[in-house]
Amino acid sequence: NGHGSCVLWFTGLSGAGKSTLANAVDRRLTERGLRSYVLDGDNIRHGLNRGLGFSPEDRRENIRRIGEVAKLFVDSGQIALTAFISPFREDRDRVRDILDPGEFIEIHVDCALDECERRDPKGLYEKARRGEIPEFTGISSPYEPPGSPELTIRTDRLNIEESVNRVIAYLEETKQI
Ligand code: GGZ
Repeated sequence: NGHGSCVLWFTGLSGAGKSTLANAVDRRLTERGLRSYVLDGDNIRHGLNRGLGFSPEDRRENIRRIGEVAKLFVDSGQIALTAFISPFREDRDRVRDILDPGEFIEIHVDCALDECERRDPKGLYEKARRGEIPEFTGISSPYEPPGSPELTIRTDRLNIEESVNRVIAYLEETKQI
């Protein structure tokens, strides 16, 4: 694949800022004339993966399909950015395995649980604490952080601008862009 085709796989808790960061990086890439596309809950869980829930099995299938779609974007010469919790290490590693070496760039969008809970933009943590959402990541379902991600972005310490700069700098250093 030509340079610039890879998957930027953002993983982290609900409310950590995965979609915000992925979309901001996407805009920067577009400004540079690069072709990129963001896969997120809005265009995947409401479409292709409608019908999948949040059991470990459904999350695994969700991530497997997203990995296959991301691979298609790479095959078409684009940069795919994915913004899903993807809580299980094994599921993420399977996606890494279907891509060529260097094509899977795992970005841990790292934000302390209590900060995610404080942000709670959709009120989901509050509902999960009340037991109204079963198997909620971080509350009643596990999140397994990456063991050796290509990048870790502490969104509880960096602002969005700084976070985007980190990602872009990594892509430049590794000659992806
Ligand atoms: C986690 C849930 C759950 C449960 C609904 N656990 O903040 P959001 O709302 O917009 O992002 C969360 C989104 C997670 O979907 P993913 O496809 O990223 O998850 S996974 O990768 O684990 O398959 C949240 C909402 O869906 N949501 N129920 N039980 N998040």
